This record gives sequence, structure tokens and C-alpha cells, in this order.
Amino acid sequence: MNSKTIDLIRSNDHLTLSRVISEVESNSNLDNDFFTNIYTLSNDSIRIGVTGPPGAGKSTLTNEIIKFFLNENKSIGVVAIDPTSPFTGGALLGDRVRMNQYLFNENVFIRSMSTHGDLGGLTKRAQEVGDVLAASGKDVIIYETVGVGQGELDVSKAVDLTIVVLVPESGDEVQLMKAGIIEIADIFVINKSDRDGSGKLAQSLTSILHSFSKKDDLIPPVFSTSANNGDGIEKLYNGLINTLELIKKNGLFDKNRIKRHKNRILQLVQERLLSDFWTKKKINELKLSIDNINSIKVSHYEIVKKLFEDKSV
Ligand SMILES: Nc1nc2c(ncn2[C@@H]2O[C@H](COP(=O)(O)OP(=O)(O)O)[C@@H](O)[C@H]2O)c(=O)[nH]1
Ligand SMILES: [Mg+2]
Repeated sequence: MNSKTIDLIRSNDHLTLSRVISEVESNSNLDNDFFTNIYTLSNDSIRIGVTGPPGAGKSTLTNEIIKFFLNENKSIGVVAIDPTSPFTGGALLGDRVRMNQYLFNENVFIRSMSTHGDLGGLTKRAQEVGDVLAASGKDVIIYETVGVGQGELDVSKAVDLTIVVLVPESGDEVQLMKAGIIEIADIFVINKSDRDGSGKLAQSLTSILHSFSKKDDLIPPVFSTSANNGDGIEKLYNGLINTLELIKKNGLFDKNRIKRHKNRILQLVQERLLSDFWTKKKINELKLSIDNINSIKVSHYEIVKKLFEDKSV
């Protein structure tokens, strides 16, 4: 990656962004230097996660939130990660149709990421896509993800603030607790509040949040919206800005970022160890030694020990 590419990213050239993001996704050609060079450029953006069940209205809501940021002269990057519908799938097509009003807007860049293949590296790659978008000067980066607390797909660990989107039918308090959403949400949205049951869910959610929070914790606010007609979005937007200010003031924002930074170091070390270890020869050697096993006589420890001892591969 040459310095011209970095200049193009910095100048918010969307074609270059697309190309570089594809490289991040396919893990090709990007070296240490590239990420080191964009690192200082990549810390100014606010990263927001919008997560919740499929069909809850996350894309519609994101689309509405974008309008408010644009009104404040902010630029936005969106990374949509949807395991249930990879690139060609229905929901993403829906996202594209809905969001393509921004196709020629240089202040909005929307990208879908596939979860195909290497699941383990998804959070890492999604973070790196965020780094590239941040380096292009986007003020806000929104990650839209399906579901919550699903291990590798848990983007809440990769953002400054997580919005959990529910619908009136999302279930009772016990189900919500089991789903693990209480811990990850900084803000709750009950979307589709044009439907029955929204008020009741808002009430029970608020009461769980109050009974479970510790003394100095910020209690996540609960907002009711109807994203498809814009109802409640302004309140949500103001709540979002307010929550950001609060977590910046109480130190949580910085604390989170440092934790994230440490995690990314550990993640990178793990990845390096794996890629250093798994040379082509090593992969072949493992395959051979496994293929040749036709009894259970030799201990698995012994076989693995040999793999690690052989420095010639
Ligand atoms: N009734 C109602 N429908 C909504 C609302 N928000 C979104 N929808 C619709 O719900 C469907 C799924 O929305 P989408 O944003 O794609 O959900 P996502 O899968 O969470 O991204 C679409 O048909 C939207 O038009 C809402 O507040 N009320
Ligand atoms: Mg969506």
C-alpha cells in the first residue's frame, strides 16, 4: 500500500475506500505499515453499534439517524454486518435500496460486510474497515449487526456505544436477560412502537434496568420509535448525543477505548502466532501425519509434540 493510497483515503476518495476495504476483507496486501500509517487518523471517529434481531428496523433506524448527523454537518460511515443474509441476500438488498439515496453523497459511505468464511476474524476486520473509514475523515461510524452476544460477532466490544433495537414483541424480561442484552446496551430502542405492547415493554425494561444497575452506573435510557415514519428519532438522537457526553465525562469512554486497544493487541498477537506457525509445509506435515494414522497407538500429545519440534518446516 503506497502513500498515494493513503492520501486518497485521507481525501475521502470513495472509490479508493471501496478498494481498500475489499483488501481488508480479503486480508490481502495490507501490511503493518498501512495500519500504522492510518492509526493516528483513525481515532477521531465515534463508533456506534446498532444491534438487534433481524427485521427490528435497524437499517431503517440507521437511515434516520444518518439524517440527523448530516444536519449537524457530520459525515458518516456505515458497516452493515448481517450473517443471515450475505451480500446477495434479501435484507441487504433491502438495505441498499433504502440507503442508496446516499449513493452520491460524499458524506455518507455505506458498506456491507459478509460473514462468510473466517468468522473468527470478523470483529477484527470490521474494526479495520472502521479504521479505514475513520481515516477518510468520517465523524461517525455505525455498525449494524444482527443479534447480540454472539461471540465473534459481538460488535459491542468494537464500538464506543451500543444501541440495542427491540420491537414490542421482543419478549418478557426473563427472555431479555437471558439474551444478555442488558450488559451490552448503552441505549435501548423499542422500534415499531406503532404496534401494541411497546409501552409495556418500555416499562418492564426500565424497571429491570433500574433494579440491576449499580450505584454509580449510568442507566441506559429507553426510547420508543417508529423508524419508518420518523417518530421518536429526534429524541433518540438527542439521547445518543447526551449519552456520549456523559460517558466522556465520567471516563467510561476512554476506559473502553483503552480496553479495546489492549484487546486488539492480544488479537493481533494471536493472529500472528497462527500465521507464523502455519507455513505451507507445516499444514502439509499435519495433513500427512493425520492421514497416516490408522490406529490409536501413538498418543495425540506425542504427535503434536513432533509438529512443534520440527524446526525445518
Ligand atoms: N410498522 C413498522 N415497521 C417498520 C418500522 N421500522 C422499520 N419497519 C419495517 O420493518 C422492516 C424491516 O426493517 P429493516 O430496517 O430492514 O430491519 P433490520 O433487519 O433490523 O435492518 C421493513 O419493512 C421496514 O419498513 C416501524 O417503526 N414500524
Ligand atoms: Mg438491516
